[in-house]
Amino acid sequence: MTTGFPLFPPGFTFGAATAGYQIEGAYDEDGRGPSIWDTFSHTPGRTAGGATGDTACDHYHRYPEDVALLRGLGVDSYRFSVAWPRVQPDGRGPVNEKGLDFYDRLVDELLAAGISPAVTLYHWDLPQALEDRGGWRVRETAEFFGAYAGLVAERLGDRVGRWMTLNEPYCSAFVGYAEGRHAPGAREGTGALAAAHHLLLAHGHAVRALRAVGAREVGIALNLDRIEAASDSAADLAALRRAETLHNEVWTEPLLAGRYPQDEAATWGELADGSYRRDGDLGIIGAPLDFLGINFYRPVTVADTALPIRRTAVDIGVRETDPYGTRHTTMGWPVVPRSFTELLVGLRDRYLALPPVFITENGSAEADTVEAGTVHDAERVSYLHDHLHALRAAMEAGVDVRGYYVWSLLDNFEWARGYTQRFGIVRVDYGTQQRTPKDSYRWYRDLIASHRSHHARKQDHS
Ligand code: GBH
Repeated sequence: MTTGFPLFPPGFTFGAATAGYQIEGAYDEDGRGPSIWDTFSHTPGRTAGGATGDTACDHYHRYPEDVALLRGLGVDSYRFSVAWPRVQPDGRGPVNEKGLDFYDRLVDELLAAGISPAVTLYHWDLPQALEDRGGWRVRETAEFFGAYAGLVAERLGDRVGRWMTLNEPYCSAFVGYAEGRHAPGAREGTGALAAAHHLLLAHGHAVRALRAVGAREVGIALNLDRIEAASDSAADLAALRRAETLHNEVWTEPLLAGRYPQDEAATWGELADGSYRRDGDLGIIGAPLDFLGINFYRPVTVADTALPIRRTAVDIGVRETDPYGTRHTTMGWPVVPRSFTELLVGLRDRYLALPPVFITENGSAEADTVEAGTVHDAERVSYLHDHLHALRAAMEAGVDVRGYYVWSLLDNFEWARGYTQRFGIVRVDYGTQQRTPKDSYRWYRDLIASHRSHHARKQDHS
Protein backbone atom coordinates (compact mmCIF):
# COMPACT_ATOMS: atom_id res chain seq x y z
CA MET A 1 0.00 0.00 0.00
CA THR A 2 1.40 3.41 -0.87
CA THR A 3 1.92 5.81 1.94
CA GLY A 4 2.74 9.17 0.36
CA PHE A 5 5.57 10.58 2.44
CA PRO A 6 6.20 12.69 4.32
CA LEU A 7 2.96 12.15 6.17
CA PHE A 8 4.08 13.88 9.36
CA PRO A 9 6.48 16.62 10.41
CA PRO A 10 9.85 15.85 11.97
CA GLY A 11 9.59 15.25 15.69
CA PHE A 12 6.13 13.70 15.37
CA THR A 13 5.81 10.92 17.96
CA PHE A 14 4.91 7.39 16.90
CA GLY A 15 3.84 5.07 19.66
CA ALA A 16 1.89 2.04 20.76
CA ALA A 17 -0.48 1.73 23.71
CA THR A 18 -1.72 -0.84 26.24
CA ALA A 19 -3.38 -0.79 29.67
CA GLY A 20 -2.52 -2.60 32.90
CA TYR A 21 -5.52 -4.83 33.52
CA GLN A 22 -5.76 -5.74 29.85
CA ILE A 23 -2.25 -7.23 29.62
CA GLU A 24 -0.49 -7.65 32.97
CA GLY A 25 -2.08 -10.70 34.59
CA ALA A 26 -0.36 -11.56 37.91
CA TYR A 27 -3.52 -10.31 39.57
CA ASP A 28 -2.61 -11.55 43.05
CA GLU A 29 1.18 -11.29 42.97
CA ASP A 30 3.63 -9.18 44.93
CA GLY A 31 0.99 -7.61 47.11
CA ARG A 32 -1.39 -6.30 44.47
CA GLY A 33 -4.83 -5.60 45.92
CA PRO A 34 -8.07 -6.47 44.12
CA SER A 35 -9.60 -3.94 41.75
CA ILE A 36 -13.20 -3.51 40.66
CA TRP A 37 -12.28 -5.36 37.45
CA ASP A 38 -11.20 -8.45 39.41
CA THR A 39 -14.52 -8.43 41.23
CA PHE A 40 -16.50 -7.76 38.06
CA SER A 41 -14.77 -10.29 35.82
CA HIS A 42 -15.02 -12.96 38.53
CA THR A 43 -18.78 -12.40 38.74
CA PRO A 44 -20.58 -14.90 36.47
CA GLY A 45 -22.25 -13.38 33.42
CA ARG A 46 -20.32 -10.12 33.34
CA THR A 47 -17.71 -10.84 30.65
CA ALA A 48 -17.78 -12.88 27.43
CA GLY A 49 -17.09 -16.50 28.29
CA GLY A 50 -16.37 -15.54 31.89
CA ALA A 51 -13.00 -14.11 30.84
CA THR A 52 -10.84 -12.44 33.48
CA GLY A 53 -7.53 -10.58 33.51
CA ASP A 54 -6.00 -13.07 35.96
CA THR A 55 -3.33 -14.00 33.43
CA ALA A 56 -4.16 -11.90 30.34
CA CYS A 57 -0.90 -11.54 28.33
CA ASP A 58 1.22 -12.32 31.38
CA HIS A 59 3.00 -9.06 30.64
CA TYR A 60 3.95 -8.72 34.32
CA HIS A 61 6.45 -11.53 33.76
CA ARG A 62 7.08 -11.11 30.05
CA TYR A 63 7.64 -7.36 29.85
CA PRO A 64 11.23 -7.71 28.55
CA GLU A 65 9.93 -9.62 25.53
CA ASP A 66 7.22 -7.00 24.99
CA VAL A 67 9.72 -4.16 25.20
CA ALA A 68 11.84 -6.02 22.63
CA LEU A 69 8.79 -6.05 20.34
CA LEU A 70 8.44 -2.30 20.82
CA ARG A 71 12.09 -1.82 20.01
CA GLY A 72 11.70 -3.87 16.84
CA LEU A 73 8.76 -1.70 15.90
CA GLY A 74 10.90 1.41 16.26
CA VAL A 75 8.38 3.49 18.21
CA ASP A 76 9.44 6.67 19.97
CA SER A 77 7.10 6.14 22.88
CA TYR A 78 5.08 3.48 24.69
CA ARG A 79 1.86 4.30 26.52
CA PHE A 80 1.01 1.96 29.40
CA SER A 81 -1.00 2.31 32.57
CA VAL A 82 -0.03 1.93 36.20
CA ALA A 83 -2.42 -0.25 38.21
CA TRP A 84 -3.46 1.72 41.28
CA PRO A 85 -4.07 -1.47 43.35
CA ARG A 86 -0.50 -2.64 42.70
CA VAL A 87 0.85 0.59 44.12
CA GLN A 88 -1.72 1.06 46.90
CA PRO A 89 -3.62 -2.18 47.52
CA ASP A 90 -6.36 -0.33 49.43
CA GLY A 91 -6.28 2.77 47.28
CA ARG A 92 -5.07 4.84 50.24
CA GLY A 93 -2.51 4.50 52.96
CA PRO A 94 0.49 2.20 52.74
CA VAL A 95 2.49 1.90 49.54
CA ASN A 96 3.29 -1.52 48.13
CA GLU A 97 6.92 -1.10 47.12
CA LYS A 98 6.94 -4.29 45.05
CA GLY A 99 4.18 -2.90 42.91
CA LEU A 100 6.09 0.31 42.25
CA ASP A 101 9.22 -1.77 41.58
CA PHE A 102 7.51 -3.41 38.61
CA TYR A 103 6.89 -0.07 36.89
CA ASP A 104 10.38 1.02 37.81
CA ARG A 105 11.83 -2.02 35.98
CA LEU A 106 9.51 -1.47 33.01
CA VAL A 107 10.52 2.19 32.70
CA ASP A 108 14.21 1.31 32.83
CA GLU A 109 13.76 -1.43 30.24
CA LEU A 110 12.02 1.06 27.94
CA LEU A 111 14.68 3.72 28.36
CA ALA A 112 17.40 1.17 27.66
CA ALA A 113 15.57 0.40 24.40
CA GLY A 114 15.44 4.10 23.49
CA ILE A 115 11.67 4.35 24.06
CA SER A 116 10.00 7.17 26.04
CA PRO A 117 7.47 5.97 28.59
CA ALA A 118 4.05 7.66 28.58
CA VAL A 119 2.12 6.78 31.72
CA THR A 120 -1.64 6.61 32.26
CA LEU A 121 -2.38 6.76 35.98
CA TYR A 122 -5.89 5.33 35.77
CA HIS A 123 -7.17 2.94 33.15
CA TRP A 124 -10.32 1.78 34.97
CA ASP A 125 -8.90 -0.46 37.71
CA LEU A 126 -10.15 1.22 40.89
CA PRO A 127 -9.01 -0.52 44.09
CA GLN A 128 -12.00 -2.56 45.31
CA ALA A 129 -11.46 -1.20 48.82
CA LEU A 130 -12.37 2.26 47.53
CA GLU A 131 -15.42 0.98 45.67
CA ASP A 132 -16.52 -0.49 48.99
CA ARG A 133 -16.47 3.07 50.38
CA GLY A 134 -18.57 4.42 47.49
CA GLY A 135 -16.07 4.42 44.63
CA TRP A 136 -16.27 7.30 42.17
CA ARG A 137 -19.65 8.31 43.59
CA VAL A 138 -17.87 9.88 46.55
CA ARG A 139 -15.57 12.87 46.72
CA GLU A 140 -12.87 11.28 48.87
CA THR A 141 -11.94 8.97 45.98
CA ALA A 142 -10.80 12.02 44.00
CA GLU A 143 -8.60 13.09 46.90
CA PHE A 144 -7.11 9.60 47.29
CA PHE A 145 -6.36 9.61 43.58
CA GLY A 146 -4.40 12.84 43.91
CA ALA A 147 -2.27 11.27 46.63
CA TYR A 148 -1.70 8.13 44.56
CA ALA A 149 -0.69 10.24 41.55
CA GLY A 150 1.88 12.02 43.70
CA LEU A 151 3.37 8.71 44.87
CA VAL A 152 3.81 7.38 41.35
CA ALA A 153 5.15 10.67 40.03
CA GLU A 154 7.69 10.88 42.83
CA ARG A 155 8.98 7.42 42.02
CA LEU A 156 8.97 7.58 38.21
CA GLY A 157 9.03 11.32 37.52
CA ASP A 158 12.79 11.47 37.01
CA ARG A 159 12.39 9.20 33.95
CA VAL A 160 8.82 9.66 32.72
CA GLY A 161 8.08 12.82 30.75
CA ARG A 162 4.51 12.30 29.56
CA TRP A 163 1.59 11.68 31.91
CA MET A 164 -2.09 11.03 31.41
CA THR A 165 -4.20 11.27 34.55
CA LEU A 166 -7.26 9.29 33.40
CA ASN A 167 -8.17 7.14 30.42
CA GLU A 168 -11.67 7.65 29.05
CA PRO A 169 -13.45 8.84 32.18
CA TYR A 170 -16.65 8.49 30.11
CA CYS A 171 -16.31 4.73 30.45
CA SER A 172 -15.50 4.84 34.16
CA ALA A 173 -18.50 7.02 34.93
CA PHE A 174 -21.15 6.04 32.41
CA VAL A 175 -20.29 2.52 31.23
CA GLY A 176 -19.39 1.58 34.83
CA TYR A 177 -22.09 3.36 36.87
CA ALA A 178 -24.97 3.81 34.38
CA GLU A 179 -24.84 1.21 31.60
CA GLY A 180 -23.44 -1.37 33.98
CA ARG A 181 -21.43 -3.08 31.25
CA HIS A 182 -18.13 -2.25 32.92
CA ALA A 183 -17.04 -2.55 36.55
CA PRO A 184 -18.53 -1.93 39.01
CA GLY A 185 -21.64 -2.82 36.96
CA ALA A 186 -24.01 -0.25 38.48
CA ARG A 187 -27.08 1.28 36.81
CA GLU A 188 -27.57 4.68 38.35
CA GLY A 189 -28.65 8.20 37.57
CA THR A 190 -27.27 10.82 39.92
CA GLY A 191 -24.60 8.35 41.11
CA ALA A 192 -23.11 8.17 37.63
CA LEU A 193 -23.18 11.97 37.27
CA ALA A 194 -21.46 12.28 40.64
CA ALA A 195 -18.87 9.75 39.40
CA ALA A 196 -18.22 11.90 36.32
CA HIS A 197 -17.70 14.95 38.50
CA HIS A 198 -15.40 13.17 40.94
CA LEU A 199 -13.34 11.76 38.06
CA LEU A 200 -12.83 15.31 36.78
CA LEU A 201 -11.89 16.42 40.26
CA ALA A 202 -9.50 13.46 40.58
CA HIS A 203 -7.90 14.56 37.35
CA GLY A 204 -7.46 18.08 38.75
CA HIS A 205 -5.89 16.82 41.97
CA ALA A 206 -3.54 14.60 39.97
CA VAL A 207 -2.47 17.49 37.73
CA ARG A 208 -1.57 19.42 40.87
CA ALA A 209 0.41 16.49 42.29
CA LEU A 210 2.24 15.97 39.01
CA ARG A 211 3.15 19.64 38.75
CA ALA A 212 4.43 19.56 42.31
CA VAL A 213 7.12 17.06 41.32
CA GLY A 214 7.95 18.93 38.11
CA ALA A 215 6.26 16.65 35.58
CA ARG A 216 6.97 17.97 32.09
CA GLU A 217 3.93 17.00 30.00
CA VAL A 218 0.59 16.50 31.70
CA GLY A 219 -2.65 15.57 29.97
CA ILE A 220 -5.70 13.31 29.98
CA ALA A 221 -6.96 10.74 27.45
CA LEU A 222 -10.59 11.25 26.42
CA ASN A 223 -12.76 9.23 24.08
CA LEU A 224 -14.41 12.16 22.37
CA ASP A 225 -17.05 11.25 19.83
CA ARG A 226 -17.75 12.63 16.40
CA ILE A 227 -21.54 12.65 16.64
CA GLU A 228 -23.95 13.35 13.80
CA ALA A 229 -27.74 13.63 13.79
CA ALA A 230 -29.71 11.06 11.80
CA SER A 231 -31.75 13.88 10.22
CA ASP A 232 -32.17 17.63 10.56
CA SER A 233 -35.54 17.30 12.28
CA ALA A 234 -35.82 19.38 15.44
CA ALA A 235 -36.16 16.18 17.47
CA ASP A 236 -32.99 14.59 16.08
CA LEU A 237 -31.05 17.83 16.51
CA ALA A 238 -32.16 17.99 20.13
CA ALA A 239 -31.03 14.36 20.52
CA LEU A 240 -27.67 15.38 19.06
CA ARG A 241 -27.33 18.10 21.71
CA ARG A 242 -28.06 15.60 24.50
CA ALA A 243 -25.56 13.12 23.10
CA GLU A 244 -22.93 15.86 22.77
CA THR A 245 -23.54 16.75 26.39
CA LEU A 246 -23.24 13.17 27.66
CA HIS A 247 -20.30 12.04 25.55
CA ASN A 248 -18.21 15.15 25.04
CA GLU A 249 -19.18 18.28 26.93
CA VAL A 250 -19.22 16.66 30.38
CA TRP A 251 -15.44 16.55 29.91
CA THR A 252 -14.49 19.27 27.44
CA GLU A 253 -16.49 22.12 29.00
CA PRO A 254 -14.92 21.92 32.50
CA LEU A 255 -11.47 20.94 31.18
CA LEU A 256 -11.17 23.39 28.29
CA ALA A 257 -13.70 26.15 28.95
CA GLY A 258 -13.92 26.32 32.75
CA ARG A 259 -17.68 25.71 32.94
CA TYR A 260 -20.21 22.92 33.20
CA PRO A 261 -22.14 21.83 30.07
CA GLN A 262 -24.97 24.15 29.11
CA ASP A 263 -27.60 21.52 28.31
CA GLU A 264 -27.49 19.48 31.52
CA ALA A 265 -31.13 20.10 32.38
CA ALA A 266 -32.35 19.08 28.91
CA THR A 267 -30.16 15.99 29.03
CA TRP A 268 -30.75 14.66 32.55
CA GLY A 269 -33.53 16.65 34.16
CA GLU A 270 -33.56 16.29 37.91
CA LEU A 271 -30.85 13.60 37.89
CA ALA A 272 -28.30 16.40 37.41
CA ASP A 273 -29.02 17.91 40.80
CA GLY A 274 -25.47 19.23 41.27
CA SER A 275 -25.38 17.98 44.87
CA TYR A 276 -21.89 16.58 44.24
CA ARG A 277 -20.40 19.95 43.25
CA ARG A 278 -18.68 22.54 45.42
CA ASP A 279 -17.48 26.05 44.82
CA GLY A 280 -13.89 25.97 43.67
CA ASP A 281 -14.13 22.60 41.93
CA LEU A 282 -14.01 24.13 38.46
CA GLY A 283 -10.77 25.87 39.35
CA ILE A 284 -9.16 22.56 40.29
CA ILE A 285 -10.54 20.72 37.26
CA GLY A 286 -9.62 23.40 34.75
CA ALA A 287 -5.90 23.62 35.52
CA PRO A 288 -4.04 24.15 32.23
CA LEU A 289 -2.99 21.01 30.34
CA ASP A 290 0.11 20.52 28.22
CA PHE A 291 -1.77 18.26 25.85
CA LEU A 292 -5.11 16.64 25.22
CA GLY A 293 -5.09 12.90 24.52
CA ILE A 294 -7.81 11.67 22.20
CA ASN A 295 -8.82 8.04 21.69
CA PHE A 296 -10.66 7.62 18.42
CA TYR A 297 -12.27 4.54 16.87
CA ARG A 298 -15.53 5.36 15.06
CA PRO A 299 -18.23 7.97 14.55
CA VAL A 300 -21.71 7.85 16.05
CA THR A 301 -25.04 8.91 14.52
CA VAL A 302 -27.99 9.53 16.81
CA ALA A 303 -31.75 9.85 16.49
CA ASP A 304 -34.38 10.93 18.97
CA THR A 305 -36.26 8.21 20.79
CA ALA A 306 -39.14 8.48 23.21
CA LEU A 307 -38.14 8.43 26.85
CA PRO A 308 -41.00 8.16 29.32
CA ILE A 309 -38.88 8.03 32.51
CA ARG A 310 -35.23 8.82 33.07
CA ARG A 311 -33.80 5.73 34.67
CA THR A 312 -30.01 5.96 34.42
CA ALA A 313 -27.68 8.72 33.31
CA VAL A 314 -27.29 7.13 29.87
CA ASP A 315 -31.04 7.03 29.22
CA ILE A 316 -31.21 10.37 27.46
CA GLY A 317 -33.73 9.59 24.72
CA VAL A 318 -31.15 8.85 22.06
CA ARG A 319 -30.72 5.83 19.85
CA GLU A 320 -27.76 5.09 17.61
CA THR A 321 -28.20 4.48 13.92
CA ASP A 322 -25.66 3.32 11.36
CA PRO A 323 -26.15 5.15 8.07
CA TYR A 324 -22.55 4.84 6.93
CA GLY A 325 -22.80 1.88 4.58
CA THR A 326 -19.20 0.92 5.26
CA ARG A 327 -17.66 -2.31 6.49
CA HIS A 328 -17.54 -2.97 10.23
CA THR A 329 -14.76 -4.18 12.48
CA THR A 330 -15.46 -7.23 14.63
CA MET A 331 -16.56 -4.80 17.37
CA GLY A 332 -19.41 -3.93 14.97
CA TRP A 333 -17.98 -0.45 14.47
CA PRO A 334 -18.26 1.31 11.10
CA VAL A 335 -14.97 2.35 9.50
CA VAL A 336 -15.25 6.06 8.62
CA PRO A 337 -11.84 7.77 8.55
CA ARG A 338 -13.22 11.21 7.51
CA SER A 339 -14.98 11.40 10.87
CA PHE A 340 -11.55 11.38 12.55
CA THR A 341 -10.60 14.53 10.62
CA GLU A 342 -13.97 16.11 11.38
CA LEU A 343 -13.74 15.41 15.10
CA LEU A 344 -10.34 17.08 15.36
CA VAL A 345 -11.18 20.08 13.20
CA GLY A 346 -14.48 20.53 15.05
CA LEU A 347 -12.72 20.56 18.42
CA ARG A 348 -10.20 23.11 17.24
CA ASP A 349 -12.99 25.34 15.96
CA ARG A 350 -14.94 25.06 19.17
CA TYR A 351 -12.19 25.44 21.76
CA LEU A 352 -9.80 28.25 21.02
CA ALA A 353 -7.69 27.14 23.97
CA LEU A 354 -7.32 23.58 22.67
CA PRO A 355 -3.88 22.39 23.78
CA PRO A 356 -1.65 20.33 21.47
CA VAL A 357 -3.21 16.94 20.76
CA PHE A 358 -1.84 13.42 21.02
CA ILE A 359 -3.87 10.59 19.56
CA THR A 360 -3.53 8.29 22.53
CA GLU A 361 -5.45 5.37 20.94
CA ASN A 362 -6.59 4.39 17.47
CA GLY A 363 -6.91 0.94 15.96
CA SER A 364 -9.31 -1.82 15.03
CA ALA A 365 -10.40 -5.27 16.12
CA GLU A 366 -10.26 -7.75 13.27
CA ALA A 367 -10.48 -11.47 12.67
CA ASP A 368 -6.87 -12.13 11.67
CA THR A 369 -5.90 -14.92 9.29
CA VAL A 370 -3.21 -17.18 10.72
CA GLU A 371 -1.26 -18.94 7.97
CA ALA A 372 1.90 -20.95 8.35
CA GLY A 373 3.16 -18.99 11.32
CA THR A 374 2.32 -15.56 9.93
CA VAL A 375 -0.69 -13.40 10.69
CA HIS A 376 -2.39 -11.52 7.90
CA ASP A 377 -4.53 -8.57 8.92
CA ALA A 378 -5.10 -6.58 5.75
CA GLU A 379 -8.20 -4.90 7.24
CA ARG A 380 -6.20 -3.52 10.14
CA VAL A 381 -3.46 -2.25 7.81
CA SER A 382 -6.07 -0.48 5.73
CA TYR A 383 -7.79 0.94 8.84
CA LEU A 384 -4.50 2.33 10.16
CA HIS A 385 -3.45 3.65 6.77
CA ASP A 386 -6.72 5.47 6.23
CA HIS A 387 -6.85 6.89 9.75
CA LEU A 388 -3.28 8.16 9.61
CA HIS A 389 -4.17 9.95 6.38
CA ALA A 390 -7.29 11.38 8.01
CA LEU A 391 -5.10 12.58 10.88
CA ARG A 392 -2.73 14.18 8.42
CA ALA A 393 -5.69 15.97 6.83
CA ALA A 394 -6.65 17.42 10.23
CA MET A 395 -3.10 18.66 10.69
CA GLU A 396 -3.15 20.26 7.26
CA ALA A 397 -6.33 22.04 8.36
CA GLY A 398 -4.31 23.48 11.25
CA VAL A 399 -4.92 21.12 14.18
CA ASP A 400 -1.76 20.87 16.28
CA VAL A 401 -1.25 17.09 16.61
CA ARG A 402 2.05 15.95 18.11
CA GLY A 403 1.83 12.18 18.05
CA TYR A 404 -0.09 8.96 17.51
CA TYR A 405 -0.31 5.78 19.58
CA VAL A 406 -1.73 2.69 17.95
CA TRP A 407 -4.12 0.58 20.03
CA SER A 408 -2.78 -1.90 20.70
CA LEU A 409 0.68 -3.44 20.84
CA LEU A 410 -0.82 -6.81 21.84
CA ASP A 411 -4.10 -8.64 21.53
CA ASN A 412 -5.50 -8.37 25.04
CA PHE A 413 -8.41 -8.55 27.48
CA GLU A 414 -11.07 -6.42 25.79
CA TRP A 415 -13.10 -5.72 28.95
CA ALA A 416 -16.67 -7.06 28.78
CA ARG A 417 -15.83 -8.66 25.43
CA GLY A 418 -13.07 -10.73 27.03
CA TYR A 419 -10.64 -12.30 24.59
CA THR A 420 -13.09 -12.35 21.67
CA GLN A 421 -11.75 -9.11 20.20
CA ARG A 422 -8.21 -8.81 18.86
CA PHE A 423 -6.87 -5.25 18.66
CA GLY A 424 -3.15 -6.12 18.60
CA ILE A 425 -0.57 -5.52 15.91
CA VAL A 426 1.04 -8.52 17.62
CA ARG A 427 -1.01 -11.70 17.99
CA VAL A 428 -1.10 -13.38 21.38
CA ASP A 429 -1.79 -17.10 21.65
CA TYR A 430 -3.35 -17.22 25.11
CA GLY A 431 -2.61 -20.93 25.50
CA THR A 432 1.15 -20.62 25.03
CA GLN A 433 1.58 -16.85 25.50
CA GLN A 434 3.43 -16.85 22.21
CA ARG A 435 3.62 -13.44 20.51
CA THR A 436 3.51 -13.26 16.68
CA PRO A 437 3.87 -9.91 14.93
CA LYS A 438 1.11 -9.40 12.37
CA ASP A 439 1.41 -7.81 8.93
CA SER A 440 0.23 -4.54 10.52
CA TYR A 441 3.24 -4.63 12.87
CA ARG A 442 5.58 -4.75 9.86
CA TRP A 443 3.55 -2.11 8.04
CA TYR A 444 3.71 0.29 11.01
CA ARG A 445 7.43 -0.45 11.51
CA ASP A 446 8.12 0.40 7.86
CA LEU A 447 6.04 3.56 8.06
CA ILE A 448 8.02 4.78 11.09
CA ALA A 449 11.31 3.85 9.41
CA SER A 450 10.51 5.72 6.19
CA HIS A 451 9.32 8.73 8.19
CA ARG A 452 12.67 8.78 9.96
CA SER A 453 14.85 8.28 6.91
CA HIS A 454 12.90 10.87 4.95
CA HIS A 455 13.50 13.52 7.59
CA ALA A 456 17.13 12.44 8.10
CA ARG A 457 17.75 12.83 4.33
CA LYS A 458 16.12 16.22 4.35
CA GLN A 459 18.43 17.32 7.13
CA ASP A 460 21.50 16.06 5.25
CA HIS A 461 20.57 18.17 2.25
CA SER A 462 20.04 21.39 4.12
C1 GBH B 1 -10.89 2.09 24.58
O1 GBH B 1 -12.23 2.05 24.88
C2 GBH B 1 -10.11 1.73 25.81
O2 GBH B 1 -9.34 2.78 26.30
C3 GBH B 1 -9.30 0.51 25.65
O3 GBH B 1 -8.99 0.01 26.91
C4 GBH B 1 -10.03 -0.48 24.79
O4 GBH B 1 -9.38 -1.71 24.73
C5 GBH B 1 -10.15 0.11 23.42
O5 GBH B 1 -10.69 1.39 23.43
C6 GBH B 1 -10.95 -0.72 22.43
O6 GBH B 1 -12.28 -0.83 22.81
O7 GBH B 1 -19.47 -3.95 24.22
O8 GBH B 1 -20.10 -4.26 26.53
O9 GBH B 1 -17.83 -4.62 25.81
C7 GBH B 1 -13.12 2.40 23.87
C8 GBH B 1 -14.52 2.47 24.39
C9 GBH B 1 -15.96 1.25 25.78
C10 GBH B 1 -15.51 0.48 23.59
C11 GBH B 1 -16.75 0.03 26.06
C12 GBH B 1 -16.23 -0.80 23.88
C13 GBH B 1 -18.22 -1.52 24.86
C14 GBH B 1 -18.64 -2.25 26.04
N1 GBH B 1 -15.02 1.16 24.72
N2 GBH B 1 -17.08 -0.68 24.95
S1 GBH B 1 -19.04 -3.88 25.62
